[in-house]
Amino acid sequence: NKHNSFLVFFTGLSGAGKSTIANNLEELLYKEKIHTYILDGDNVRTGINEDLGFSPEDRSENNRRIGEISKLFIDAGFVVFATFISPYKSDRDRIKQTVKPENFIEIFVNTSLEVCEQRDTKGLYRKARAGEIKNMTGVSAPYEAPENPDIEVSHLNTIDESVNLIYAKIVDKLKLNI
Ligand code: GGZ
Repeated sequence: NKHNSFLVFFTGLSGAGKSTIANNLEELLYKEKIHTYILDGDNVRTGINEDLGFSPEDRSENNRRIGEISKLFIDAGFVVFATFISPYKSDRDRIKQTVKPENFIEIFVNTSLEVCEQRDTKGLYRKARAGEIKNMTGVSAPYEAPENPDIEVSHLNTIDESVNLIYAKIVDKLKLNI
């Protein structure tokens, strides 16, 4: 890897806090002049993956493409953040192989379903409980928790705690002297 670039891969339920943490990290790295890019549902599912829904097959294909896109951004020299539910262990393992294991940091945002459902930022959990949407992760679709994430955070951590924990890992990997 001629550049010091890698993928920081967040997995967890909808509403777990993945995007919030990644956005905070991006801001910290920007101050150190590190080039970052955040891949999320907003820029991937609305564009290159607009043909995909939330069936198991579509989620797997969504994640396969996320791995391939991440690989391109790593080649381009970015520290990449990916914030997707990524509910299947096999899909996460494939992404790790796609970008190469040494370029993959797995972050498990282990916010409980109870807390995510209480937040219900987009009203999706309410709709899922009412039967208005199918295949909702945690309600009517599975989530396979990572067994050996590099870092695990949860609702028991403050955002700052979670950000600082992951930031330390990134700084260490980049061998920055901060
Ligand atoms: C889960 C859904 C669903 C269903 C729409 N199940 O909180 P959000 O809104 O912004 O993030 C969720 C996002 C999940 O897409 P991913 O690409 O991350 O999922 S996967 O890795 O499983 O492919 C949620 C919204 O899309 N959303 N319907 N049924 N989340």
